[in-house]
Amino acid sequence: MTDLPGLSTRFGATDRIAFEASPLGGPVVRLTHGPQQVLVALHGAHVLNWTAGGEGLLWLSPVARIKAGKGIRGGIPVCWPWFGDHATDASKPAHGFVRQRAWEVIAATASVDAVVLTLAQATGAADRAAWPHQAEARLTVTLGAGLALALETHNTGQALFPLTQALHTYFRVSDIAKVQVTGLDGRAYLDKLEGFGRKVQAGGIGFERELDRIYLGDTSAIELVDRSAKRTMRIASTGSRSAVVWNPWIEKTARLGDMGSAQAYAQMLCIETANAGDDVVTLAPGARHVLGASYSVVR
Ligand code: TA6
Repeated sequence: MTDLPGLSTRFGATDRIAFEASPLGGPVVRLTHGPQQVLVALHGAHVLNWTAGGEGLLWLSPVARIKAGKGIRGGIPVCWPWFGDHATDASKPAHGFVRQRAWEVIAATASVDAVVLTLAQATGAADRAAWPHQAEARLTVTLGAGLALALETHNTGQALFPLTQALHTYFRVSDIAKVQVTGLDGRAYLDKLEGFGRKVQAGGIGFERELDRIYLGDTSAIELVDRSAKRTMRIASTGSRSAVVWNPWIEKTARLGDMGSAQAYAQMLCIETANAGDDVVTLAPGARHVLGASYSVVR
């Protein structure tokens, strides 16, 4: 059981940083900055939601729960220390193991410009079978002008290792059939639905069926244009040369079984800042890498 009063004492909870028990089944940190709020579960260092003036900007399954050994459907799953299926063992969890367990709060500060929360997670002996390396991950969540996440990896071992990862963000949309993703025109992509075949994007991305693609190259400035909601989400990334765009559509939504309704696919779209596909980070002993994503709303 997490010592919420202890966390409040240690980090000086204020009206802008609050440690709470979530009805989803685990401890969360509520960050408040002006009209914005973010809720971060210690489980998976998982951003559950982000609101601005009461408007929900991320999608979270209505049946999402915090359960040891499981990921949470929606919000911003942290995929680390591998993206997608395990390279050699299909029995290992997709998207790594850190989204399935509690992280430690190591810092929480509030200033005039922002409120900042940092959580950490280190690999242990039990992880060696799945990932025979030593590393520490730190996620810093900054709520200021917008929402920014920085996922730092520190190689604490004696050998270099390959790292793939993603901030697997589920954005809320008014109607998936009426939104467009721009900023990826001319980029190569790997189409998961066609054996990761390599193609080239022409123009903006529209949605009329399941779509699951790893875009490669300069993916540092992406926009999710939602005219019905009168909202454009700007997604800026650093430390990344790949971005994943995914909507499960009807059949995969049914197969997933935790989306909350058959129509849930129409209200969400994943645009993931990543190091995935060809974009593999090789980290030398003692080295650090930061994967950064920042989100801002333009009307
Ligand atoms: O990032 C896209 C993707 O790899 C899809 O193929 C789909 O599997 C999605 O992630 C969700 O994965 P999860 O393990 O969270 O169900």
